[in-house]
Amino acid sequence: MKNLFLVALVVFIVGSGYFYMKQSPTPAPVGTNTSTEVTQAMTEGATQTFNIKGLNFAFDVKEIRVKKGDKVTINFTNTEGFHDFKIDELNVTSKQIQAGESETVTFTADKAGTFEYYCSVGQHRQNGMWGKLIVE
Ligand SMILES: [Cu+2]
Repeated sequence: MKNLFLVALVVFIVGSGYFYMKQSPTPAPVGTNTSTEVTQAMTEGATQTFNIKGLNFAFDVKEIRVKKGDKVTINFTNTEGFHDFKIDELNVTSKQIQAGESETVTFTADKAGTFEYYCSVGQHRQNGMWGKLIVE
């Protein structure tokens, strides 16, 4: 009877140890996933942020330069008039905004080349409201 109790005790200890071993690695995959995501983000390209002001009839930044694969954030602030920010080739379109408003657009520069960013309101582009995005 005493032996049976000991056997039961050993089974309990071994069993709970096994259970503990099975349970304890559970948090690890979360950490593994996170580091995988960070690695992917780093290999996919850097994040580049530009602050560009719109005025009648120009952008204060005439040229921006990024690397192919970069994630680009444009913080577009309109200082006068009514404007937007567009890049046809990369399907970038901001809302049209009034003076004093800001609009942020993000996109991935997934093709190399020189593209024009411009304002599509009225004749603004023809009046000089454009600049160059160079993707190297
Ligand atoms: Cu405009």
